Amino acid sequence: MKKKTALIFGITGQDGAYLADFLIKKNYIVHGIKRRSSSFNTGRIDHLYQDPHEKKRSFILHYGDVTDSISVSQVIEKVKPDEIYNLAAQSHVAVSFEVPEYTANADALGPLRILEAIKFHKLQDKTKFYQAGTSEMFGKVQQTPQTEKTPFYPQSPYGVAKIYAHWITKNYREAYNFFACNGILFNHESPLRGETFVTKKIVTALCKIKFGLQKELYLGNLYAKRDWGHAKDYVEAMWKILQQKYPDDFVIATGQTYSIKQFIGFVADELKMKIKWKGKNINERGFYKNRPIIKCDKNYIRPLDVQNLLGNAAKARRQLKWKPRYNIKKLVNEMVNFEIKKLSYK
Ligand code: NAP
Ligand code: F7E
Repeated sequence: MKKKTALIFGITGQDGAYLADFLIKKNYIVHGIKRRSSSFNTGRIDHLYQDPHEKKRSFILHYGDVTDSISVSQVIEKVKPDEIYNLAAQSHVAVSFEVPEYTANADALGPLRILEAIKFHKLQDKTKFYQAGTSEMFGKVQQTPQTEKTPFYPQSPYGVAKIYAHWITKNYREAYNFFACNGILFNHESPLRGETFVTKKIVTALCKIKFGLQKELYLGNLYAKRDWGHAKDYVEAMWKILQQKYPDDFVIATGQTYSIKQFIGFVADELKMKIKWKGKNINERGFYKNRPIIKCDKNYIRPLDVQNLLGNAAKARRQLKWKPRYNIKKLVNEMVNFEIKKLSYK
């Protein structure tokens, strides 16, 4: 049987790496777009690298950028993929306040460029399209828990850009009969999570503090709540969304929500560290062995923040037969063990 071909925009990111692993195990030929960078940006996928001289490669990288229509169009024409996963984005919510125009260009117009290239090359009957949507679109939540029917109310340039991406995906589905789908994914983490997202930042810092390699951890809003899953479970949902008979949109979430402070508690428990909290608001501090190790820094407080997110993935459970294998404790356990192993190699 002929192997299926997938093209992943954003293959060097957390989800791109897990998705590439997943699809290769499913016997796909996986193509990915990487950006030119002055330092290596392929650390998460280096284990999949195949020498270009090898015949019959199942993992192939191309240079490109979703802000560059020509590179997007050329690679789509060349690969003619069965499935495209658009995971490429400026994905940091706080950074989107600093670079709003770039965020809109990559996160809103990026998917438009991909959809247009599919249309231009007349591939809409062959190529299915997945758009990486986000719970950030719910923002100031209008309903709890959030479902596919909950109205959007974004709280950041990132959330606003992703709403354009959501609607343009739906628009091409309805206007041109594309097999184009939106996943509305709640936060998902892993050992491969970027270092500046709060879960990874907490795990790395507490591990280092425990082993005397770091003194303090500075954070912003400790009371925001997130529905955190594991990226490995969530990339499987992306794939399942594209294997449906009809294109559709799905919320992917665990249905459990915890505050940043509770997350710190899970990590501290895993490391057998006892943390005591004192003070209020910006002066709140976390003490370990009578030393203040967690402090708040107003620089990490966003101009607007999403306070509470909780997803209801009943539609995905019913239609995709998807459910998460990881709960918060298993996720934290894996992230902490990964970090400790990394530190012990240093
Ligand atoms: P990530 O680790 O930040 O990865 C983003 C990927 O996009 C990286 O490969 C990055 O390349 C690439 N990229 C950025 N700008 C690009 C551009 N202009 N052209 C081409 N590629 C570009 O994000 P992630 O956590 O894997 O998330 C994957 C997708 O899901 C993103 O679209 C994100 O917005 C969305 N999402 C994530 C979550 C979550 O909790 N993780 C939840 C909902 C939705 P470099 O490696 O070169 O930077
Ligand atoms: O923040 C608070 C912060 O940056 C979570 C992206 O993958 O998920 C992610 O976006 C919460 C926020 O993730 C720090 O204010 C406190 O309330 O880990 P985060 P995010 O903003 O939820 C969604 C679903 C996406 O789509 C995005 O692409 O934690 N927080 N102190 C902090 N956050 C950070 N980053 N750093 C702090 O020091």
